[in-house]
Amino acid sequence: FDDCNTLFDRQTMVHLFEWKWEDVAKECEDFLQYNGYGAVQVSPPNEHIMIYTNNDVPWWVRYQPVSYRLISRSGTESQFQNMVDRCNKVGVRIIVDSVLNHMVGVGQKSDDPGRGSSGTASFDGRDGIESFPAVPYSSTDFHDPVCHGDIQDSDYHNNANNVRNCRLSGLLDLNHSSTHVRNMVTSYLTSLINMGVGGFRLDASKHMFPNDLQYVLERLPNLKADIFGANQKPFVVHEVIDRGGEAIKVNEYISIGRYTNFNFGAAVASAIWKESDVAGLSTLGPGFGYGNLDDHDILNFIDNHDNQRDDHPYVLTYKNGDEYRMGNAYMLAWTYGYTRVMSSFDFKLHDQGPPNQGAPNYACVNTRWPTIRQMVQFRAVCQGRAATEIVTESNRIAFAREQNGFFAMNNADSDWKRQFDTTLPSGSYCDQYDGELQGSMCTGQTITVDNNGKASFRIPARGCIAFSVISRIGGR
Ligand code: LAG
Repeated sequence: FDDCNTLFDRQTMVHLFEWKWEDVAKECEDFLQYNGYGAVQVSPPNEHIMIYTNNDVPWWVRYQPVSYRLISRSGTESQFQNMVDRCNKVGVRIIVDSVLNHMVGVGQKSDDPGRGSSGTASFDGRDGIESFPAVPYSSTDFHDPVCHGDIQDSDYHNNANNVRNCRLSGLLDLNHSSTHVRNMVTSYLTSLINMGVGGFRLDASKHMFPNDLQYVLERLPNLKADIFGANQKPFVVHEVIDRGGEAIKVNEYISIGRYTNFNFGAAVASAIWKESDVAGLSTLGPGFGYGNLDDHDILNFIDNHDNQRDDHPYVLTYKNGDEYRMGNAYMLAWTYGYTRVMSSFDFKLHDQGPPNQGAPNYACVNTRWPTIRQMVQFRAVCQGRAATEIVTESNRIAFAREQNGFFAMNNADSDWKRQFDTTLPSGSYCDQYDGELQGSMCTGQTITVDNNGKASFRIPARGCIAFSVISRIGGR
């Protein structure tokens, strides 16, 4: 389940958070296929609760399933199928955010519906009833007999069973050791595979027992052979937050997929904020500090939809502007793991739903970051090339990607000017970080590489530079 099943020259996944299926399809065709993107993580496609507060529907309704029917704020089943087909056709895979741990929330907040009707299915989550006829689930499918309350903060440190049996902030906790529950989630994931999806981001894997997940995953069919080739397993990434010191460890999940490496974004943020030195990022990889396991075990990202909403995020987010650009550029230039970038919507409040109730307002959304677009291409063209010629100075790091690319970050407050061994063929290159090669014109700094691969240039204070064989003026 480690293999991303993406094309070799497409080495980054993008989370199109809360995008509609029709818009995702268009994005695959118009943009992603041309810029090195291998896959899209989409918001949960299944039926979910609806809550209206102040004329808004919070983004997190998508994490309260009502059934496994494919109808959601992002669109209908036929729109979903159409998206999968159109993205596959242009070589971009769909990774489905799958909420298997729980159903709706009950009794936590005054505006918890707990019961009602959402689109097509009625449901009643009240104690002892716990009825979701459109799956169907009934009260015997939940963990109530083993734990009838919420996970407590202390459980995270010393009670792994409670973390998996009790309710995650009031959400009705499914019992995945039950045959019926296993069958229902297996058939949900199977139907998605048969529609042509490439894999899954499993929501809240920490809150499910690895052996129950393994049971389900091993029973899934292979991916569609006409799209992915014969005998391919779905890609699986487990959402497990493990930053050390907890009862549940990411290691428990690596035999059944990758895990979300929250330590990576944290390390990059603290280096860019100068709580540590970016020079130290040169060792960021397997074995770097706590929980950084092998390349094929992890998915790296700078921020995700949860931690970008923290009151005081420990990671960089779009609100950090230029620092976010530096962080993403570093992640995409460096060799470690499969990478995911975030494409979200601007928000003021934690709960705030997407603009136009899920129809992203493209006047606002269409603010792609040119640097991230080019760094995704950089990563694609450097795939399989080691980081070599690593140079570090205080608050500075530079490295080549073996004859294909060169990247440097200068986090110091003064310019960095020196000669580097770029390993690139001689020629003139255009900086892809602050500029762009447009035809034969470079809108940023031009770097001249001599016959020995050497070049002298300046990296501005608190800035980066990136160039590669695809930004060579006059072609490769
Ligand atoms: C996840 N990963 O393991 C998701 O990444 C995360 O976004 C989900 O929480 C969480 N697990 C459960 O799927 C989100 C929001 C929560 C929200 C929850 C359910 O961060 O704030 O909880 O989805 O919609 C909301 C209220 C809670 C309430 C709960 C139940 O905010 O106050 O207790 O609903 O009614």
